Amino acid sequence: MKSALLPVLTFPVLILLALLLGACRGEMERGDPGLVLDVAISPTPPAVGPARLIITLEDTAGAPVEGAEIVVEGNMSHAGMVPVVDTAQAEGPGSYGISDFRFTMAGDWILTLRATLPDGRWVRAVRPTKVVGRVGGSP
Ligand SMILES: [Cu+2]
Repeated sequence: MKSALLPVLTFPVLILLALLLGACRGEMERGDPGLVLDVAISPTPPAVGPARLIITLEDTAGAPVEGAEIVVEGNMSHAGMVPVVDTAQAEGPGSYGISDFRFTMAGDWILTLRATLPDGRWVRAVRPTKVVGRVGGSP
């Protein structure tokens, strides 16, 4: 009778463990919890070709964080595409930008941003975005 209960108890415990481990790993991959990295794309939605990325880096109190190196990597959801990689320029306190990030194809993109500070702290942000075909003509 006791052995029949064992699988019933073990299964939820295993699921719980898996969830906890997954959550911990997710935290680590996001980087420093005291940093907030965000990006806006102009225009929205972006079209094939150059788009402007407006990036902000703040602490959790909303104070701008300066001096970061911010690298943006764009990948499409399908295999076989060369990633688009660019580095943001500082534009003001806590404000960074890329004036001509090149979306090379229409479709579903994932932007992965990583900001690294001189003291070694870093934070990562992942933004899915849809890129539309060039306005006013077929590609
Ligand atoms: Cu593609």
